[in-house]
Amino acid sequence: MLEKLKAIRSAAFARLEEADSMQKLNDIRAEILGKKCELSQLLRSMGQLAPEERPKAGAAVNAVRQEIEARFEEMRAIIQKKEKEAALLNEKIDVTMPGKRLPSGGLHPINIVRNDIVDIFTRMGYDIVDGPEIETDYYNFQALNLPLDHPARDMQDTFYITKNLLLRTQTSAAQIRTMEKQKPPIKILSPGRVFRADEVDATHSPVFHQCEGLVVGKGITMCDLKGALDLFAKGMFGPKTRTRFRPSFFPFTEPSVEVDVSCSLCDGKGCRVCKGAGWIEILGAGMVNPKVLAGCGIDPEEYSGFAFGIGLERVALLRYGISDMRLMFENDVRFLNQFR
Ligand code: 2NL
Repeated sequence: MLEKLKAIRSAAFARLEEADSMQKLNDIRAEILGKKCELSQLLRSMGQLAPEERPKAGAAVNAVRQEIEARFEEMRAIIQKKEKEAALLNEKIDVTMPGKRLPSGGLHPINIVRNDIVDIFTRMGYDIVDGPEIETDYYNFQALNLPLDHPARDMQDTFYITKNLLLRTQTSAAQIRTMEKQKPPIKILSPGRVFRADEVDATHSPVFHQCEGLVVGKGITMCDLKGALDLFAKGMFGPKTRTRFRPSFFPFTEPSVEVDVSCSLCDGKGCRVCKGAGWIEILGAGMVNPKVLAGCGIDPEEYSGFAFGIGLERVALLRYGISDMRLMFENDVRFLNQFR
């Protein structure tokens, strides 16, 4: 019986050495220590031994069993270590490999122009204000000296929602609200999306963008307006840019002007972009109509102000030499990619 035990022991040790993975090691363990293994059979056959020999034989079998178990544990530690190392090697990342470049977006030309305008005016101390795109007739028209049935409303074909609600045709309403709430001095800029019932063509769109500015204080004059717009034009189109005023009309300003900048392409000599004129119209402006100030509770005898409105699409078309406004709204990535 001891002979047989010795044979089982060495066979078991040899089998364990064959294991090269945890899977195999566990299979071998089941085979050499499991219910049907030779060791168990040997234990069961001990009934045939004389009673006095049984304890000794049982102890011998258990000792061998423990030896095999101990070797199994050793092998398990070795194999697990090996498998872990292999897994780590497999997952190793080469941090020096070049990365994959993800496609990145860019700003829309209108947003680039808006950000630049906002930058220029915030540097001059203007605060940014905004308001709703759906406005009341009062804030969009009446507060701006455009009473109901005023013929000048024809200048702005309007999308009406109800008799009293409309899509704002300019961003002035936010400025009216500021004047109602805040005592002068006021120095604000209101960028935003505005709407007019225009047919789509190369220079018109029913949705477009505007930046309006408003300064109200004691002793504000047209010189301040000219100075502010001159600084803006130089910041936007380059330091050599000059500005000029031409008389115009808006119900909300008096006097009103149209503002031209010298053509930055030909430096005022005349070219294709300025159509030979040397000057390009970029915005409308004027001194805030005293009626508008009074309507907001600001005494026009004590205070005066100037205001202006800049169309962002127009500035973007000029700056980037784009001939058709429709390109701005089609969002063709081949067009947009050129502004990154
Ligand atoms: C344009 C140019 C302009 C204003 C907008 C304004 C705003 C307030 C008071 C007075 Cl709260 N004026 N905005 C002034 C002049 C011109 O926009 O071409 N508009 C049709």
